[in-house]
Amino acid sequence: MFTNKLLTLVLVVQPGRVLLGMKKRGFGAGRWNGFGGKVQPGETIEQAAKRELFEESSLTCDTLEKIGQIKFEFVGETEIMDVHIFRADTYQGEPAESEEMKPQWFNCDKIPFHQMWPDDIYWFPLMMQKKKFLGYFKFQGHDIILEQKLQEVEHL
Ligand code: 8OG
Repeated sequence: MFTNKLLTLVLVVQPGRVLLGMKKRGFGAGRWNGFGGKVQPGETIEQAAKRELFEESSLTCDTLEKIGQIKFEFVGETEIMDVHIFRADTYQGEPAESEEMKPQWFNCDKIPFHQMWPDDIYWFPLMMQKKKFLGYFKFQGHDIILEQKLQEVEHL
């Protein structure tokens, strides 16, 4: 009954700050987020994460750390969004605006949660502390969380 859609999300973190992009169009438009998108046929999830990071921010990176996996269900939809979350602590290049995202650095104590997906406030602190996690959020529309599970794990 439910189908699974694989997506990636990369957070670029530097000491004391994190790079977010303002999503300019499509799903999640108007919200700050990490960089990511759909895994294409023939790609590994990590390859997709690097490709999307480059397409949306112009940054490349050699090493991504798997940090979390969250499944999102939206009431009335049969597709589960299975988002694989990575953290990049090193990168090459300079962040540049793309058609999809406008990048900006945020101090770790000034993350704009009120302009982000509502689940982010729960798992961002784990991600910032390099703690691995698994999560499930059930949404009504794009603003209301009806159910949620979030657990720290040793391995992903
Ligand atoms: O290709 P597209 O831009 O539609 O991909 C959606 C991106 O949004 C992808 O990187 C995964 C990410 N994403 C969700 N749901 C959530 C969420 O609740 N929080 C955050 N931070 N990102 C999300 O699909």
